[in-house]
This record gives sequence, C-alpha cells and structure tokens, in this order.
Amino acid sequence: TVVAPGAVHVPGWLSTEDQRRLVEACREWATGPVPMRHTRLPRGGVMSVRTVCLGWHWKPYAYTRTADDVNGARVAPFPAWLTEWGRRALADAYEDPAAGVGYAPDTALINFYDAAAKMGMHQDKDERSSAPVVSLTVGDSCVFRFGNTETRTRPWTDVELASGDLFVFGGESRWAYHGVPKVHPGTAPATLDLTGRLNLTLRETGLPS
Ligand code: MD5
Ligand code: FE
Repeated sequence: TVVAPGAVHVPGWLSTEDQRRLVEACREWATGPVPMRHTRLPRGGVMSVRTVCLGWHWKPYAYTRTADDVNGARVAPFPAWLTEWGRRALADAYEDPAAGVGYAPDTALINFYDAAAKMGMHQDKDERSSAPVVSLTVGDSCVFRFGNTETRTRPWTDVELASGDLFVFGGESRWAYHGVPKVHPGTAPATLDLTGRLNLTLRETGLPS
C-alpha cells in the first residue's frame, strides 16, 4: 500500500521463519558489546523505548562508532544478510528489481517497545544520505503515525503495523515526521515467544566507513 510518495507499507513481508530469525538475532544483539538500553537525551529526558544499534551507534543526535555513554565499546557490526534483506525490501516495496541495487545500509537501529513505550513525532535527519529507510516490525502490533514534512502536527495518517510488516520510507517521505503513539500489548504471534514490539530500521548514514 502506497501511503504517500515513496512511503510503502507491505503487510506480512517477513515469513514466520524470518521473523523468528530476526527475534533470535535481536536477542543476541541486545546482550552484545553495547547492550540494549534506554537512550538518555541531552536535555535530560529518557526514551521509553530500549535501543541497540549495529554498525554505528546512534548517540542523540549523531552517529559514532563507540558508545561512550555506556561503556565505550564499539557497536556490533552491521551484518551482510541485513544488507540483502534491505535490497530485497526496496525491490519488493517499489515493485522494481532495480530499486534495491546499490543500497548500502551501514547502520540498524533496533527499538524495543514494551506495552507502555511510545515514540513521539520526530524526523530522522541525522543521516547524510537520502537513501530510503527500511523498517521491519516483529512482535506486538502498533499504531504508526505517518505525518508530513512541514510540521509535527496534523495532517497525519495512522497505520496499523503488525508482526512481519515492512515499511519503506524513500523520496520525500524520507523526511516526514512520524511516531508510534500506541503499542497493542499481547498481539505478537505466539510462536515468537515475544512480549513487546521490535522495530529494526536499516539506514545509510552517509558517513565515511
Ligand atoms: C518505529 N522507528 O516504528 C519507527 C520506525 C526511529 C523510528 O521512528 O527513528 O527509530 S522508522 C520510521 C521512519 C523512518 C524514516 C522516515 C519515516 C519513518 N517517515 O518519513 O515517516 O519504531
Ligand atoms: Fe524515526
């Protein structure tokens, strides 16, 4: 479903097997060199989601290779199989085999939402690349709020994102305000053995490797 120019929602994109693989990988990354945790914001706030990053560490509001606020460790590498998933995601969402060619995401932000977690309306503008963001959801479903590029207020479109869904944000949608106002607790497929929602976003930072 095309939600806006460049913004495409593909429900049920991940097979059950791939969802399980992703949950298993997230469990390992969550206890990796820089453990999953609530990010502290420079103005004193604490994010309600818990985050672990691959490739680059997202230190609000910049990317670094190490997480000095935690333990100074270098983050786990961005795996080649996620690059392949990202290329396949773009080709499928844009129904164009060429759309994924050359896509080279170098960071993944993995956000874990418990029943109370939310993400306020924001733009993702810490990347210097205008390449699309690939978003994958596993676990509980949620309300995803897709806004506009001008303001963090209406007009917006609320979309239900469920386990296995793909969302691609490219073109002008890359810079739209967006957020997650609500998670639906207990809606994860039983086979995942997961309480809560995991969201992975694949991005190109545009930074020198
Ligand atoms: C989530 N995560 O569901 C969302 C999915 C984040 C974040 O917002 O920053 O970790 S990513 C949604 C996204 C990315 C880039 C552009 C747009 C949406 N957009 O234009 O709507 O946890
Ligand atoms: Fe975002």
